[in-house]
Amino acid sequence: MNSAGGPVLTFYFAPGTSSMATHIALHEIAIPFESHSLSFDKREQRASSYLDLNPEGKVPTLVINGRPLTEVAAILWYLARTWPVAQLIPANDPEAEAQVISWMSFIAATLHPARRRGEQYTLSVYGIADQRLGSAEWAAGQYSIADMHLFRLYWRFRHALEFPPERFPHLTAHYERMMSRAAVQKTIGIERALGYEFSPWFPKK
Ligand SMILES: N[C@@H](CCC(=O)N[C@@H](CS)C(=O)NCC(=O)O)C(=O)O
Repeated sequence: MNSAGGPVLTFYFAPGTSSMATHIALHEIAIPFESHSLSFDKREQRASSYLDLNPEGKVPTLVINGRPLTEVAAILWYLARTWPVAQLIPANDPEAEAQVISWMSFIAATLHPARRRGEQYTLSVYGIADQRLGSAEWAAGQYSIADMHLFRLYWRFRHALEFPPERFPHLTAHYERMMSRAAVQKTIGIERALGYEFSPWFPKK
């Protein structure tokens, strides 16, 4: 336990990557945590000390009182449920909570790996996300961890492909709403200062 009686949290991340969603949640909840930035250029995610925490060699990992928890969706869920005061997941409503899990499952299983299946497929699944979001302010009714997860993927996608923002009007409006949040600005500020680059996913021939 830390001095405030909460769990001791150590957050492993790499700037500009999937770990950004969990970084935003930590700042939304505003709890104390220690952070370790890994350099992919130096292959630090493959160091044996890190593989002991996350054998897949991926970020993020959140170490909770010495026990590692991996996977963006699981870490987001842990944070939202442990600090309900932050209201990052619907309380006492299994169906509404399941909508958050549904979005995060879709994001992790469909949006995140889409790039491997090529540009057209990637554009098509972001089209599905745009349609699914529709004109809703937030992905699952109230602002939630699903919005952080969705934002991070679209944020990266926007910088990886050249397309007019109007192509995905609902995702673009959601992106703007997210960018106006203090926790998002704080996270981007920290990660940008550490350094990240946006290489194009599908370089033009
Ligand atoms: N399913 C994992 C995926 C995490 C993931 O793919 N992380 C990437 C960064 S976006 C990574 O750490 N890649 C390092 C590598 O593959 O060497 C999750 O949702 O947490």
